[in-house]
Amino acid sequence: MLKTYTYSELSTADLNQLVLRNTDPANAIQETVENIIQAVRTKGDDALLDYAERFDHVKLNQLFLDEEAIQTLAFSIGREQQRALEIAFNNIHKFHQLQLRKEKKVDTMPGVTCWREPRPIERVGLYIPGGTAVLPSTFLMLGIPARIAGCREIVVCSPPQADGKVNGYLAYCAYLLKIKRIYLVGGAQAVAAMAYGTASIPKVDKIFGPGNQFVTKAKTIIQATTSTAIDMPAGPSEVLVIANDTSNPDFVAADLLAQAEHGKDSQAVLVTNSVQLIERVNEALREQLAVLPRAAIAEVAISNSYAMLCGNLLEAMDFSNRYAPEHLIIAVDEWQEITRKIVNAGSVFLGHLTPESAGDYASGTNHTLPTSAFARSYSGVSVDSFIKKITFQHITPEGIENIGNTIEILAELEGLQAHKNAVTIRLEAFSNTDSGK
Ligand code: HSO
Ligand code: ZN
Repeated sequence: MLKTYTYSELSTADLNQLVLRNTDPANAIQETVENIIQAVRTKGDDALLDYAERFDHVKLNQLFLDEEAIQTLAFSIGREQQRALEIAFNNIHKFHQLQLRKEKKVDTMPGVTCWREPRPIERVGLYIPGGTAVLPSTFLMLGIPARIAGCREIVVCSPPQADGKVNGYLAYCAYLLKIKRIYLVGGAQAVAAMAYGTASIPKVDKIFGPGNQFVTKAKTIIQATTSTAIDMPAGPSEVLVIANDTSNPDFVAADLLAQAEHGKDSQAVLVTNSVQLIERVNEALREQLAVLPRAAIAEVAISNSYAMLCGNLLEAMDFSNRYAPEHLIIAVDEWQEITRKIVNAGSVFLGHLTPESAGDYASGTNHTLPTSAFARSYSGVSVDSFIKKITFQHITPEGIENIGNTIEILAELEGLQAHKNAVTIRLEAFSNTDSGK
């Protein structure tokens, strides 16, 4: 099942090759996506209505669902599902609320006070994928931090179903988030609409959310060509599981498959020091795959995945840091000992009873995370993603006396006389006041 590599037999070049993923930059679709963006820019809503007909196979009278339509859809879902979405909502809210901490002011010198204050990004756009892979959990993961941050306008786009509506679970999330409108737009055209604005859809300052390669491509293009920012570069989802003889092979296989069912291009990597564990996990994979509804997808993903046989747990952690997984599961008794060795990972799941699914849905942490080794330099989405932190400073008479000469010297050495003057003129104003003028 899983191809197996042995860490000690691999060269650095081999290792670098193995941790490489998502190498297709989707250049083939560049032109298509550029054309879509251009059409939305020039034809606005008409282009969006056209694309709904062409791509989503639905003739829309209006580009959005209003509050009443959302309510009706929201309350068409089962009570049990409503409860589950509410519990997830509450846990995600509890975890993210703590992220809004006030920072202290500091006097860097007597009379020189500096501090930072957060301000929400005013208008944000959330893209919620639809079709067969509709993910209400993603709506909560983006909507909750946006609400906590205090964003003034939250624009939500999701592709329409064939009936011109969205799935009831998404509508229930909108209801929980107090979002009163869902725009029925999908794909690259949704990204273009939120970046440029149309008669119906407001232009936003930052766009969030996963999507297919067209959505991702559109986000990359608008980030490079407009003043609208994006959350992060998104690639196929991935998990790396560190396991040993203390691990439960059935649990490990289940976690690998939870990742694999996301898409054919998903990757699930097993890193272990035990040959026996690899064999057992392979057996469990076979058994569990046989009864999975999405077996066809998961099977392809597993065939593109692998096991890495290491000498010990520290070596396993070295490999994991090199891979920089979006999700890292440390399914060993000794998880506490190796946790501090983690350098690169998007989100970490510790012990035998902590599946990635917990973080995907309901424990409270965010599931919008850096993929494709971006965990080396990016964090997952949080309240921080929806705010700017603005720096402030205030200088008193004592402060300008204290810091003035330093600034003058530094301005002088950079040859910037006007900078120096901005200080000198103030210092002189003082000494004149002091001398009784
Ligand atoms: N594992 C995905 C999130 C997700 N899983 C949504 C299920 N639904 C990316 O972190
Ligand atoms: Zn998932």
